[in-house]
Amino acid sequence: MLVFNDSRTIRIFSSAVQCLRIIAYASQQAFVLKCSHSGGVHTKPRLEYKFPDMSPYDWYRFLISENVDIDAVGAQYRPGYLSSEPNNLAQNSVPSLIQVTKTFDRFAALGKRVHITEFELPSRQLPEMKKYGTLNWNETVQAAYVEGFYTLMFSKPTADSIVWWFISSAMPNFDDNNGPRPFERGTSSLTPKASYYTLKNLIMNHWSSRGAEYTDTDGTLKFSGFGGEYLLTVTHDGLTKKANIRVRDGVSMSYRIKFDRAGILGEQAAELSRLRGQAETILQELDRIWKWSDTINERKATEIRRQLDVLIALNHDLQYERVIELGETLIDNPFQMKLSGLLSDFDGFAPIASDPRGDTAATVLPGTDLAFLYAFADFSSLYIGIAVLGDHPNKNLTYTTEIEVHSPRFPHGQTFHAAISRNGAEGSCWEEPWREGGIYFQCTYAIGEILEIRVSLELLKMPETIYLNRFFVWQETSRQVFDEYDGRPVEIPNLRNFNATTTQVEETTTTLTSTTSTKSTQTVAGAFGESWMLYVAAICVLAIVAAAAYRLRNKSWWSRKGR
Ligand SMILES: [Ca+2]
Ligand SMILES: [Ca+2]
Repeated sequence: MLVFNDSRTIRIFSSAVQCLRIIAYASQQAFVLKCSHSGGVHTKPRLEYKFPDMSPYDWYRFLISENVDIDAVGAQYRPGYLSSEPNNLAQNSVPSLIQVTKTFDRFAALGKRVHITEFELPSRQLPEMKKYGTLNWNETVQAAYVEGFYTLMFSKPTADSIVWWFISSAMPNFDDNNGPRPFERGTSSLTPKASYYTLKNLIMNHWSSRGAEYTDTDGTLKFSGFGGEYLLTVTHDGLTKKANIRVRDGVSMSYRIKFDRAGILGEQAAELSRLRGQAETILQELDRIWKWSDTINERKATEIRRQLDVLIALNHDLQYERVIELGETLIDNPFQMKLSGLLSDFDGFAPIASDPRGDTAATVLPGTDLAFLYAFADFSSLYIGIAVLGDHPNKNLTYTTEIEVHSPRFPHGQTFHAAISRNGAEGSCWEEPWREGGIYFQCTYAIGEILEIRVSLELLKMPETIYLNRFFVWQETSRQVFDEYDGRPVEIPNLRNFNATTTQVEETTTTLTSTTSTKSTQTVAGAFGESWMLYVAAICVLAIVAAAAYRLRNKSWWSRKGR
């Protein structure tokens, strides 16, 4: 699908219109347009991020009048967004919903689907912002406006989606000051605001349809509900079948669901087998993680072992879904690392590198004498902790670590810098030396008694070996380095390249597998055999007719969350 998203698109010169080729819709913000000369000779594809000379509305009208084949138009709505440009201060106010509905209808009249590709709203009043009427912006006002705005958009037949900008990001953003998200961002956590609960209530309780009914004697059931995806659970004589159906906006539809007892039993056996296999894989991986954890943090390894034993017990009780759910959480963060800026976050870990005391540069600032560095990489993240003498890192300085990763993607090694900078306002990681197109991303971080950075291994392309080359503290304005670690590079303990090779592993795994298989095979096979004989002819046909009641919508957010 092609979507155009407001003014931040591409400058079009009238002479180039006839050679316009839209080749990709890349993201919410960026578009790739390819131009060729009218003679058909293709020039290099060009990316331009210039503001067009016309308003977004005129821009869309222009594209449509030129018969550019687009499916939808996008609109960014981030009122209250803080602009420091004097001629842009109008953005610092939030339009009333009356204005919003008028503006929306004007775009809707273009005849294309409409996506609100960016939305955010203040939850704090700042001096440079206009009030909302007589009201100061706060979390209550934010929640009330959110309820009105989302309800308004839900009522618009043309509206297809809303993206709350950076809704779930734990990363700092430059417009954080007025609290534009439904979460308060901590350095390692998100605390929901009233607007989060308002939105959840709208989506889950008001815009989701749920209910339970009996079919009639023909096996037919009719219901009305919002457009979107439904999960149906059909129960008959002790057996349950689940089915997904999709209901389109404002259209009556009918589905025929075959309730075949033998087929259902077969599906259940296959599902159970799949879950058992998945649970076993997870337990084996956790066994490997436990052995690995014992090599770098014995105290926390004991806790991992305890949790693993709980999961093994659940597995013996055939609670595979629970094993998978809890196991995946444990695999994702086996040491239960919290970035709270406290030295205790790295309890039980030994530093992988240390730097001498009293070796800072002549100008002595507090928090500049590097002391220790902790680091390890579990399945999903690389954790780095830097301790300074006195346990008070200086927030005004930049703390940079240089890491080197090796993987099939980087067979000869690639250097990255992970740093906390900008007065403690940014944690980021990037390829070094930086070049256009290199990898750059923000990291979750914390500063307190200790500096902590969590680096996503996915963004580092899943390295197999990671080295710490150096770390240093410096001032970006003066380029002065206060202290640095100039010892030898150290390999960072990495779960990915840990091989549990002892025979004990094999024994443990084998025991686990055979016990589980025996139990579940008996249960399932027994039930299947009996049922096959008794109920093979028991077929029930259930027809579902979904009709439009109110405005039946086909909301993408509903589709995702409405089950
Ligand atoms: Ca030092
Ligand atoms: Ca040093």
